[in-house]
Amino acid sequence: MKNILTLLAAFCMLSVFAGSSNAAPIFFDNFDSYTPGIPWPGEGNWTVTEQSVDLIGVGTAWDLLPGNGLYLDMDGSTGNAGTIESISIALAPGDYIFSYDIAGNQRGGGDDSVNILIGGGSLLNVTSIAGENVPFTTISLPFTVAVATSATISLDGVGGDNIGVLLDNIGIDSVDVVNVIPAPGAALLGSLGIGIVGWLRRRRKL
Ligand SMILES: [Ca+2]
Ligand SMILES: [Ca+2]
Ligand SMILES: [Ca+2]
Repeated sequence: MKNILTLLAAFCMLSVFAGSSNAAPIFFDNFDSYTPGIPWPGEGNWTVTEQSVDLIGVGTAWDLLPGNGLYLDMDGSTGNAGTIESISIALAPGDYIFSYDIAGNQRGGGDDSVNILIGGGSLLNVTSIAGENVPFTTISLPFTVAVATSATISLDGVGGDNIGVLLDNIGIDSVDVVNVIPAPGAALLGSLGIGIVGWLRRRRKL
């Protein structure tokens, strides 16, 4: 139920972007080019800043959700959930969508969560929860930058049992908002959210 609520919240927040005409990728990482690690020391766009995370998936003994290449287990094999931080990302004033794929631990460990902060929490500060068996689900959250800045994405796993949420496909897209749809009904909100999620997925396959 928590997952459904999380998704509904994301869909509702997305509704203001229903009239968007342009979007441009600012940052994206699917982790597939990195070397897996248990724990993972960080590589490329990412630095592990606290405790540990694991990078698992294809080619490892822990491909819990095949077909997604490599992905993060936010509760690392030291048994203390980790925090990773991205490189600094330049953000001009405007509207953005932060998106990520989140899945449950797939190992019977109950609900797990991750705290997500952009700009130290000044631009976006959310906690995302996934039930243990939930497959990868794309969540898209809007945020606005008022003054040009450089910001990092911080992903802070919660827990200490070595099995945490799985994360993949972390991205920021800039969005030009053309039309704002005023207060549509709940059903419309849901369909708009699903439509935008589908559009983001299609676009990434190009
Ligand atoms: Ca991946
Ligand atoms: Ca782990
Ligand atoms: Ca856990």
